[in-house]
Amino acid sequence: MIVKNKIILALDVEEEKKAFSILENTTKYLDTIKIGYPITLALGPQIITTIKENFDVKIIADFKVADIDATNEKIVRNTINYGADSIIVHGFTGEDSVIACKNAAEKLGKEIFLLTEMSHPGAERFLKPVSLEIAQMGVELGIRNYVAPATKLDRLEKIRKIVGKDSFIISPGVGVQGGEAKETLQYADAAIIGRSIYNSDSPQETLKNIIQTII
Ligand code: OMP
Repeated sequence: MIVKNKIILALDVEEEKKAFSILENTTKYLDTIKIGYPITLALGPQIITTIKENFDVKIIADFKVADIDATNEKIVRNTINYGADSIIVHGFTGEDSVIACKNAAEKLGKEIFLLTEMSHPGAERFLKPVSLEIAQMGVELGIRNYVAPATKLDRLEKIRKIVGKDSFIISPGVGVQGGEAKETLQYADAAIIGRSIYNSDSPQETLKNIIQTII
């Protein structure tokens, strides 16, 4: 996967007008966005199709899929049919659940991202003890794309070692959550950034400034 300028915009806004305005102002400098439950629940899953029809962007659907295999298959297939290019899935549910997502995506020529450790403080308690194992499971299942935190560089570095240099890691937590883009990109292939960009007075200027810090 190639992500222009190594920045993925997390478009967690809830109004179509705002979403379009941000995309109009940023898609000259980025070609990959992540949409999740906030925009999808506010505007309906058709928003994925609408964005794809109006902007030249790859869409990562962040639905953190975490169910049994049969249900996961339906979630992934429907998400991709709306136009998503890839989908983020949880790993703690185990092999059968993750394999169902991988197979459903690949059947439609798309890929999954496996979420390993999370960026927020609460992840310490339940996810941290198993996150390296989740990454290891991903390697064993032949998964190439991972999500790992920008807020915990020591963990991000460990996850990079496990998944290897040829895997693709995208990393959330830059900006409001405290992570820093350049440091994160020592280990990750792209940084996911939401609020710092979409809540700023000028999303375009903010994005350009962030890009300046990483080149
Ligand atoms: P900001 O904190 O506003 O930059 O947004 C970060 C984005 O990444 C949000 O869409 C989160 O839901 C998402 N995210 C995390 O913040 N932490 C994680 O561990 C995983 C994700 C994710 O899967 O994208």
